[in-house]
Amino acid sequence: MRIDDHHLRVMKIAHPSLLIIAGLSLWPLQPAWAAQAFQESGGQVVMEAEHPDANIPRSSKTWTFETTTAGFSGDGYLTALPNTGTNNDTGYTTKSPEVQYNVVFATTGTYYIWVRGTAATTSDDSIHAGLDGTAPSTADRINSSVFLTGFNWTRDTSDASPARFTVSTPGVHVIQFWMREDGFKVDKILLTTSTTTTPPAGVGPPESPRVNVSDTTPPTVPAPRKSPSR
Ligand SMILES: [Ca+2]
Ligand SMILES: [Ca+2]
Ligand SMILES: [Ca+2]
Repeated sequence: MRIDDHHLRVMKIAHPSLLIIAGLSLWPLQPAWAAQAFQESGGQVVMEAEHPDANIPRSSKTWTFETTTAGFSGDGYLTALPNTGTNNDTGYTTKSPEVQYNVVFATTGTYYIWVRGTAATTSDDSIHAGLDGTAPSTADRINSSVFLTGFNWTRDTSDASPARFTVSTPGVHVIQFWMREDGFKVDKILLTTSTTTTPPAGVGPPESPRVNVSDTTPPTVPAPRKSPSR
């Protein structure tokens, strides 16, 4: 279990000495400037869409957490709202709302991008993916009619080739998803080096664990104050 401020507060109420014990044991494991990332293993990493590391509204559109459409995996899903007929087929990195997922990769190579989502109409059923802020043409226009019949998986795109990108170095990379058509509901994401054309069954594999990764930027620490001279 991850011990956060809430748990510390609870423990403080329960017994003041527990706070000291928890604090001493926690700090060396998770310094204040640590970031977290989903951990790729065996050529696969799985993220619940509703667990992004960043959620950036853009052009008055936001990836919005919802639970109203049944059949989702995990805690819910994200919907690009408001749904007013917008389709950002190009220029989406600066026009479209974006969600980001930190992933620590051990395995390099080509990753196929499977998206589990759903859409009410063909004006709501597509999304773009990217890597480290880039928008590879192989990862845009993820789009399928399977989205129109409930939450389903696809790696299909409008370009007649499967959605994919190349992870060329191990370590932490940032995965992006940008709105294409508003109204799309994204539930879960699977990145895999497997070339299989068979979608995951049901809700797919469980979400990958999140691990602490070092941020290269240390925290800003105020300079120590000199003791007043006597
Ligand atoms: Ca469409
Ligand atoms: Ca729409
Ligand atoms: Ca989900």
